[in-house]
Amino acid sequence: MGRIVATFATTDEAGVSNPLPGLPLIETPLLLAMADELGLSEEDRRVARDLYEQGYAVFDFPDQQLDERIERIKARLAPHYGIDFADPEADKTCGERRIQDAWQTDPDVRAIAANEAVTALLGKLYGRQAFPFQTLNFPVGTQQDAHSDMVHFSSLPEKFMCGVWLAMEDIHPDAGPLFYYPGSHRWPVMSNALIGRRGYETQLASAQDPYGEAWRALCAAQGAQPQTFLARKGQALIWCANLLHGGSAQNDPRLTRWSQVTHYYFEDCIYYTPAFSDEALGKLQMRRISSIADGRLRPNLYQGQPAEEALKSASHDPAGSAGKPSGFGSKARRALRRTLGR
Ligand SMILES: O=C(O)CCC(=O)C(=O)O
Repeated sequence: MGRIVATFATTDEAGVSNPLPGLPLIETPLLLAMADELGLSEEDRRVARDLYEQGYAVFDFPDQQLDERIERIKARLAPHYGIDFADPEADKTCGERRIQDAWQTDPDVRAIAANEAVTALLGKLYGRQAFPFQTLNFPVGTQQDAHSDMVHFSSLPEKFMCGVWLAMEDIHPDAGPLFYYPGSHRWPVMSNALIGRRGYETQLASAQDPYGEAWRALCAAQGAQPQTFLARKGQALIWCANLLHGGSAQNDPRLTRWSQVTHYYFEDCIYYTPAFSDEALGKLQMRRISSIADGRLRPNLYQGQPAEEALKSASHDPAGSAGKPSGFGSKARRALRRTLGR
């Protein structure tokens, strides 16, 4: 039987009036009221509602050539993991567990990351144009503790980031399936300020390390139960920036769990790494981000203006703060300068 491919409407997100453009649409309480204006199909609405309410949404990956791509990706990447895939009894967890940014050399990894139906859907759901910027290819489960991607990749305005996880085979329950905590995308956004840590110009073995205890405490306090994604080959899951997720324990080391994660940002944002930033002090570890789709740099933008220029024009304040009694101009300038880490 042929693969079922969801079709996503291609209505441009432009032209929709949104009173809260600093929030991704799928994070705003106005989402459902705006659904008609957004031109969302039934399937788009289901995905939007799942993201809003649960912080994740499952869909069939819309690529008629997906099976062939997956086979080619496995054949090309397999030799790089140092794992004996040919022997069904071999331990598959003993080698390298991931390849980052294989899209740079592998056209099929790139095609999956840059899938136009997916980027169009994400653009509609977030209200800004989406673009893929990083890929991870896993042959086995990651067995990663629960974490939110926001300590690695964040944006200003926040939450304009998401991950798309694609099953490249049917996932066995003992192969360390992806897990997540539904609704955790609404929990406090983890930051150094929240855990009483300074991050700017620090070094960490893993950017997630300092936050583990706080995430565990939140899960315990909420009585949160993880759900696992026993995906069929070709199913994909979008996770919101702040959704807690990870990889379950791999009970059977002989199994593979081929998957690809693509991380997406959205245009017209400032991109930075919160684990190594202190936002309140205006110290941000900025990122230099390019789109996988066209290879072009996506500059850090503040309300449509390159962040550096926005800072300069705010500093010169051509309109002048003269006549403004409260000194607001200089405060705003200082705030923006802090935001840009200057
Ligand atoms: O695939 C998994 O096991 C988890 C992947 C993950 O947590 C991530 O890429 O952020």
